[in-house]
Amino acid sequence: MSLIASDQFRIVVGLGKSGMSLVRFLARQGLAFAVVDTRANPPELATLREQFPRVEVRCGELDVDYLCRASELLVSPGLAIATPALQAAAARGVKLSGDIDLFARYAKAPIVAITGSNAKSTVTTLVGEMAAAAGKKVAVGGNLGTPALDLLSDEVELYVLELSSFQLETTDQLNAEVATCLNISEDHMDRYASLAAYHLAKHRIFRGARQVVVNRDDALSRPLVADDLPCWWFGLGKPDFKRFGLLEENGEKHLGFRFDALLPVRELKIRGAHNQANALAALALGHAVGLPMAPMLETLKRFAGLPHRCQWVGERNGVSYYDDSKATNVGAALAAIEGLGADIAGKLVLLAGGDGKGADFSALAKPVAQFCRAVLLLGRDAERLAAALGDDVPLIRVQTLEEAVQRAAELARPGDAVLLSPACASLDMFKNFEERGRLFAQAVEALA
Ligand code: UMA
Ligand code: ADP
Repeated sequence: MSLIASDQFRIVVGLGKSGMSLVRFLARQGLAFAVVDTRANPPELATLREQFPRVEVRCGELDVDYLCRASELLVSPGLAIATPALQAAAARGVKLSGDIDLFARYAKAPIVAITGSNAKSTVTTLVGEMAAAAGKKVAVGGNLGTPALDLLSDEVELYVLELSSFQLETTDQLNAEVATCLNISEDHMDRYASLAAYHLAKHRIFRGARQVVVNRDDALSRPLVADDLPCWWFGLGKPDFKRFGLLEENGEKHLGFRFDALLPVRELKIRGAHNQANALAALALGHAVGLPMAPMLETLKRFAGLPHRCQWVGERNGVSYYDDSKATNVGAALAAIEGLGADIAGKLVLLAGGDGKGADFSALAKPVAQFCRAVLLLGRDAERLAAALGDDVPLIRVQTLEEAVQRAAELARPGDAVLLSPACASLDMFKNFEERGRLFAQAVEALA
C-alpha cells in the first residue's frame, strides 16, 4: 500500500489528558485523525475505545512511516519534540504541532498566557478569579486543570492559560492579548540540553503577543520583542508609570502602581516576598486586559493560596508544619526556605528529595545553612542532594515520608517550622505531588 501524505489527516501523539482533549476537538470538527502512544496501555485508552470506537489507535514504539501518513502530528506535552521518530517525520515534511497551537487558531476571545518556572498556577488562578470577580465570563486551564481545547466556547470572554515549556515547544503562534514568563530557574533538565534550551521553549509564549508583562527582578523573564510593544512590569522595587511594585505608606509596605498605594501587604493571605511578586504579576496581567482595580484587590484579599504551595497543615507542640509539595524544582524550594525561614522565630526542619530531574542543587546550600536546623532526605536523588548541601547542617536519610515526619517532630523545637519543600518531582515514590502532600499532612495528623 502506498503511504500518501494527505492534508486531511492528522495523528494525535499521546493519549493522556491532552491527547484525549485533542481527540474530542478533532471529532467535534469532523476532521480525520488517528492516535498513537508509545505506552502499551495509555491512560485514556479505555475512554477512547468506549467513546470513539472507530478511531484507529496504535500503541507501542512510534513507526515513522505511519507518522508520515499525516500532514500534521499533534504532539502531547509529555513527549519531547526532540524524540527521534518525531524529528524523522518532521524531516520528511510532516508539521509538528500541539494542542495549544490548535487552541490559538480557534480561540475567539483574548488570551492571557502565563508561563514561568514557578508561580504559574498561583498567578493563573488569581487572574482567573480576578476576571470572574470583575464579571467576565472567563475560562481557566492549560497545564493547570482543564486542557485548553476543552475550554473553547463562543460564550467565553477571556481565556487565562497556564502553559508549560512542554506545551510551548509545539506552539508556533499563540497571539495572546498579554503574555508573561514570570521567572526562569532550572527545571526539567532531564528533558532540555541546557538552561538556554529551556528558556527558548518558554519564550515561545511571546510569539504574536499584543502586550507583555515582565518581571523586573528576573532578567531571564524579559522577552525579545519590539520596543513599541506595550509592556507592563512587576517587581519588588518601587512602582512607577508602567510598573507594579512595593511602596511604603504610613510606615507600612503596600502593593502599588504608578504613585498609588493599592493594598497593605498584610491584607494578603498568601505569605512571603515571592507571593507579593505573584500578586503584583496578577495585577499587571489583569490591568493589561482592562480589569478594574477594585475587584482585583478584593480577590487578592480573599485568596488563601492553592493547596501544596507552602500550605500550613497543622501545629504540634509549638511547631508549625507546611506542605510545599509543589516545590518540584530548586527555585521553588529556595523561595519557600528563604520566605518562611525569614518569617519564623525559630529554624526550619526541611524535608527534601525525590526525582531531581537532573537539577543542580548547589544553590540550596547557603539558605539551608542559614535557615535550617536539619534536613531529612528521601527519594532517588537523596545522595545528590546530600553532596550539594555539604555538612553545615545535619543531614538525615529516611526511607519513607512518615519516618521523615516523625524524625522532624523529634528534632524541631517550639517556634520552628517543619517544611516539606522537596526541590524534586515526586514520581519516584508517589503518584504525583498532590499524593505526596496528602501523605505528609496525614503523617502530621498522626503525630502524637
Ligand atoms: N508519554 C509516553 N508516551 C506517549 C505520550 C506520553 O510515555 O506517547 C508519557 C510522558 O512522557 C509523560 C506521561 O506519559 O510522562 C504523560 O504525558 P502526556 O503528554 O500524556 O500528559 P497529559 O496527561 O496530556 O498531561 C499534560 C501535562 N503533563 C505533562 O506535561 C507531563 C499536564 O501537566 C497537564 O495538566 C495536561 O497535559 C493538560 O494540559 C502536568 C505536569 O506535570 C500537571 N506538567 C509539567 C509541570 O507542571 O511541571 C509540565
Ligand atoms: P507552578 O504552576 O509554576 O508550578 P505554583 O503556583 O504551583 O507554580 O507554585 C509552585 C511552587 O513554587 C510552590 O512550591 C510555590 O511555593 C513556589 N512559588 C510560588 N511563587 C513563587 C515565586 N514567585 N518564585 C519562586 N517560587 C514560587
